[in-house]
Amino acid sequence: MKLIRVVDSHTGGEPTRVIVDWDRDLGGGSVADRLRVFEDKYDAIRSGIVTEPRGSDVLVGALMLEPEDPECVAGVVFFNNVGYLGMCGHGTIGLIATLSYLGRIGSGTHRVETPVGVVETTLREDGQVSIDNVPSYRKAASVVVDVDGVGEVVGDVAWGGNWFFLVNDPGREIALENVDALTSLCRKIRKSVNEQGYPEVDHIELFGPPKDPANNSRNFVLCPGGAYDRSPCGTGTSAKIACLAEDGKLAEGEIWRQESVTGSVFHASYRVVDREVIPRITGRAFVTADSSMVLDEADPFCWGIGKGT
Ligand code: PYC
Repeated sequence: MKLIRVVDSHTGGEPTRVIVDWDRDLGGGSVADRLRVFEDKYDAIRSGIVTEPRGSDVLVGALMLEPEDPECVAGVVFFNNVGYLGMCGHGTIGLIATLSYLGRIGSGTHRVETPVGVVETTLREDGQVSIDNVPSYRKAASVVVDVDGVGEVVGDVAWGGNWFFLVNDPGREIALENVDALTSLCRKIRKSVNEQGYPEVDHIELFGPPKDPANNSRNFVLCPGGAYDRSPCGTGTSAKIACLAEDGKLAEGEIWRQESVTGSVFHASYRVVDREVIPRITGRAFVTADSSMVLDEADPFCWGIGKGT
């Protein structure tokens, strides 16, 4: 029987479950090195923590680690129902809210080491968290893919800490009532994008007009494991910002308000450093639980459904 303490939060409706008391040896080195050891030796813990019956497809897990970089307050490995993420925007905001809840940080600037680079976060007195994300960029513009039963779909391939295919005006309203149809469309788009030259793309992001005229756009993001992001997706918004910057549609420092399909909003902007776009994403997380996961090896579903020991 193993007990693992976790703190749950949500950021704009998207949940994060942070493992706060990890004590098993993952060796030394960077967070990326330790991710590989975790995946190799403890992947069952990933699925046990985030998938049913303890979790759900929408949950993102975060393993909090000692950072290798002494300037960082924490290292983190993000994971989901099917594997691992490079960065996670809503999850980083959840991690900062968790560290604050635990009394380990106060307001101010805190660097966090992720497998794809160090990000700088700022926790404000009012609980808002900004992340200066990893450099983000567009790899390919106006890529045309032939989607089964749909026809030609045009989108951009961009990196914002994860890989995205971004589609404007997908021909369906970005609305909660359409989640099933949007999910099915994104799955088909992803299959075509992967087959037609971009196997690295695992997130699909659709954009339409915002419901609230104070915002710039509304999005729907399909995550690798088949769940949609309830938040505007921090890495997806970073990818969007990189495309807008490259198209000359958003000036440095200008605010972009990205609304999600659930109506939650991230504020985003960017700076250019050494000719690279550094997106800043701002949102807020709320802690929802502080608990211990009980992993009982006698339980046939201890490590998740279909993960029998
Ligand atoms: O906020 O970056 C994000 C994210 C990625 C997957 C789910 N959320």
